[in-house]
Amino acid sequence: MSFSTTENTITTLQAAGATCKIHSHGATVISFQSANNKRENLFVSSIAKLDGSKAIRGGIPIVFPIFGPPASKESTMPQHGFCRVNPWKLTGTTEEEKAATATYELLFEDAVKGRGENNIWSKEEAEKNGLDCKLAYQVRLEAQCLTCTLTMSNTGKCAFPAQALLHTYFTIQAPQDTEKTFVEGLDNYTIVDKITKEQGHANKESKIVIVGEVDREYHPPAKNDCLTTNITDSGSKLTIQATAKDNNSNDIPVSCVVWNPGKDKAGATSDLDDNAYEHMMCVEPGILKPVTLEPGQSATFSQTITVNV
Ligand code: TA6
Repeated sequence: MSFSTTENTITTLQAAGATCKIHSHGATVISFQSANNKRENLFVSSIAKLDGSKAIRGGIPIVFPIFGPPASKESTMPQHGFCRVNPWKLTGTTEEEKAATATYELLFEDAVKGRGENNIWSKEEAEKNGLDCKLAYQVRLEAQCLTCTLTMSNTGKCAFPAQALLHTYFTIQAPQDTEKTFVEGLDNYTIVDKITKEQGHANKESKIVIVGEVDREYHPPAKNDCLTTNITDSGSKLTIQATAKDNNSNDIPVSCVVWNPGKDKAGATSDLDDNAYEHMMCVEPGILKPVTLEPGQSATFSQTITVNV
């Protein structure tokens, strides 16, 4: 079990035969290899920017305080918020018998990029209203699993609504194959399909196959306190479990986005390999129904990826 930090940008954790790497830009996990399958489970584009000039295209980018584009047309906050485009501070590492962890922190005052104008997070409005927050992030590595936990705290004087999501890119060993590559566990979740524009119907596909461009939100049925999805492809079977709690330990509903850019979008994305769509898929648990944090309140959101084979 060991960790190392090179050039203050990438921290490597090792524990019980597993390895993971975390880039301080966005506190983005950029690699996870478990002890049992010794393959790279996370996809990072070969032309991803790792110099801090933009969000890292791949791994596990942190999305906060908004998912997708801003709700209001006046806001210029970039899509998916400011967490993934700012450097985070490594605040500590631990080594236990069977686990290693790294913790990061982003203070609102240090989030100088990606806040945009004409929104509650922009410099002028935030100062006027006394808006402030602190993000803490723990990455925990064990032999077969990786747990990422985001704690969002309202340290200011006014309430704010927030969405939070882990935009996880998974490596798919074989090119898309409807028999071998699918996502399970989202039965009866309500779908918002960004491609067909259909919304409101319950998912009846026990196996969601990934062929072509897919961009869907899956929202949980009532009283669903934990998201559990399986990703199967020719190379492995992964389970993702995600939970969210407010500071009274009440469950917060966790939705899931399934995204694959498809051939055209992959070719049109400057930091994504043209053939990436055949070797990646995004399964992204998140708090998509915004949670409002009052001053002094916090919420946690946690995702565990377990490698079954
Ligand atoms: O999570 C899916 C999604 O919202 C897609 O609509 C697509 O925009 C993707 O995120 C990537 O967004 P990005 O801003 O990282 O290019």
